[in-house]
Amino acid sequence: MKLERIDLIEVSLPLVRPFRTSCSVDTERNTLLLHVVTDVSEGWAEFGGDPEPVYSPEFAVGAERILRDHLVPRVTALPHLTAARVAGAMAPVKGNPLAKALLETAILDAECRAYAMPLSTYLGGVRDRIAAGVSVGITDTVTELIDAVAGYLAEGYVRIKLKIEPGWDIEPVRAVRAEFGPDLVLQADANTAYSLSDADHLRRLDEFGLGQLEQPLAADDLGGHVELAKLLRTPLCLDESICSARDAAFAIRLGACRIINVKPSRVGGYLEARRIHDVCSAHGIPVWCGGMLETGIGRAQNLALAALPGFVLPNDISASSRYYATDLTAPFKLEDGCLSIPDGPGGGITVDPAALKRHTVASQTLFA
Ligand code: OSB
Ligand code: MG
Repeated sequence: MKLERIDLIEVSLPLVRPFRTSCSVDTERNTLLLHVVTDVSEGWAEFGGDPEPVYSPEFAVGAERILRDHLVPRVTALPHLTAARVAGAMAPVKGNPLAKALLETAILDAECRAYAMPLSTYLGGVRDRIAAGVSVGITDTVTELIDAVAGYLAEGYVRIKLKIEPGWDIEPVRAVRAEFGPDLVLQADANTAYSLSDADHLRRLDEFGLGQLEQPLAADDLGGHVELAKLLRTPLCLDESICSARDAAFAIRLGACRIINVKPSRVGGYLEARRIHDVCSAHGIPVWCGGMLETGIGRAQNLALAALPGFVLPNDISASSRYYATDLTAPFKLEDGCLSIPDGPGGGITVDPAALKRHTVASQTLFA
């Protein structure tokens, strides 16, 4: 496979409702797409970050520079291009997993398409459909939150994740549990908003039967998570702390978490995501696939990953309508609380040229 062209496309899509976390409020998703053309196929990928470095230390303009000046020249110089060789070529560049994931994923998508193989088959998927959860942002009032959750449950989502932060934690969780009863599969995500000194406060969440509490403490505070895990009955899940299979192995060995959220962009791509899945499976640690409000392009690839056997918990992969009025692909629909994994080559989607044009803000050619 030979690379012929690489284009970076900046897109902006309005969200159907604002998404507020302890880090930011988003009313639209502004992100980057990477389109690669090879001598035999094409591939797509979507940047898992934002214009501002508030969830991840990376941000869109930085990723653009890293790709253009450091990653694309190394990868286009490879004499024999395969997706599995991309990480090695990029390894001299430190950090920047989101930018690296973007380039590796577009090439992986193109490689799968060249062999007419679905990405889920390449990765080792064993499922045709996956359980879909929904991540519910912070709202102004508890009444608004209850309405939002009721709407998602009526659509059939099988698990609810509430975003929490100091001042928006015990009361909303209590209210949702009281309204929807003990059978609702419920979890909370703090996006690093607490410190270990909040342990007594966080322990109050134990009475609500949460399936997990995601990333309560800072990304680099594995030690704090170990201590907190001893004080809470609620299982801890790590998101921001896990950037590699080595991180996962270390966190598990320390006892910092009982569950891991695998987010392909955060860990540098689908190949490292699969290794994290494998490490977790070897240790009996259940995983689920996280999301970054992806368009149909990234969501299709996340679905492919979630087809692996260790993804036994409901995922943050929701229907297109939960995010966008019009997606960049044919809409993904919820059926019996599940989303089907595309079975076409690569991610299995086709980018809608009219939708892409409508949402494109700028584009540049990185290689031709
Ligand atoms: O922590 O999982 C997170 C979105 C942006 C940044 C961080 C997170 C999220 C989500 C969205 O929870 C999940 C989704 O894409 O549906
Ligand atoms: Mg999270």
